[in-house]
Amino acid sequence: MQRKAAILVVLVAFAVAFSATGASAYENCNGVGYFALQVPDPGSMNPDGNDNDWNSWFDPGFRIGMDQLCGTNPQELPARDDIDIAIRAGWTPEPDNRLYVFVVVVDDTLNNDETNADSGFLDDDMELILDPDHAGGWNEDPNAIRSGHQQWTFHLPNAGGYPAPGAFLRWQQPPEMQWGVEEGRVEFGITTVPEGSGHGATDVTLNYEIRMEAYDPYLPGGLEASLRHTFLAGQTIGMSMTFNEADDLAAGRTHQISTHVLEGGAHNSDLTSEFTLLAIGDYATAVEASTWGAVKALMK
Ligand SMILES: [Ca+2]
Ligand SMILES: [Ca+2]
Ligand SMILES: [Ca+2]
Ligand SMILES: [Ca+2]
Repeated sequence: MQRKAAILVVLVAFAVAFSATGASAYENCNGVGYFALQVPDPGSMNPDGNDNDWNSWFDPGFRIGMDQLCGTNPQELPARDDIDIAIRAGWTPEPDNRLYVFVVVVDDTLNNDETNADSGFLDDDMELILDPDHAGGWNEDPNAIRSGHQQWTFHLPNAGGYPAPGAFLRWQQPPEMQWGVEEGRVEFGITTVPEGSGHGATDVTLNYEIRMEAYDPYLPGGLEASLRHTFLAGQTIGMSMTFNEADDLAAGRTHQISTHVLEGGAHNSDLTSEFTLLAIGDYATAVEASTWGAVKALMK
């Protein structure tokens, strides 16, 4: 009960801060923002697309489902028998100091025939849009160097098709901007059920798992030129998770779904959604599924 009370204190504080700064500042689809939970034992985590390293500690009350996601293109959310998405977000303080994400996507039709990572949004595909310092005001041309607001993307690779490892910084970036993936600073694993599912498969589950360092700015000069972001308990970062849903096997994308409200969140840091980093003591291990009900009730 004590822990549940602590969660409510966090939520109330968050709601008050949100209303104090005005509703127009950031574009959270759920109206209040999202939470990432501190990973208790970073050494136990393996970004391999299997969630056995998540299930013992991640409180399911903080899982982000379709009821907290928006359609951005078009602005309508597909039915759950078309696509169903569940997001778990985690983080660690120093010395590990990384972001952890596990997403399960259940999809009736898998489109996976794109061979150019820069055009991966035409397939079933995930984007993690990250503005670690959440300073706001970053509004770029779509093909600008993504230094302060990065569009990391994750995709099922296949032999002779979409390039491995499936993690890639989009869009129209110079090759030297891919150092985060090439140097192992952004790690990614993906599995499918049934195993080996490919283009045109039906009733497929995709498991996306990410473990990554964050940089702001993230610069083409590489690690030495860039600034590593330090994650702290209670910090709010700019982060959107966006899903390209492609069911038309010829034409490609049929929907885009996101934690932010407008498609512009991919390019304007004032339009991304927000994640607040909760320390271990600030989330319960057995909170009831009513957590998000409580958040939403606060906002009404
Ligand atoms: Ca894993
Ligand atoms: Ca679908
Ligand atoms: Ca930034
Ligand atoms: Ca699909």
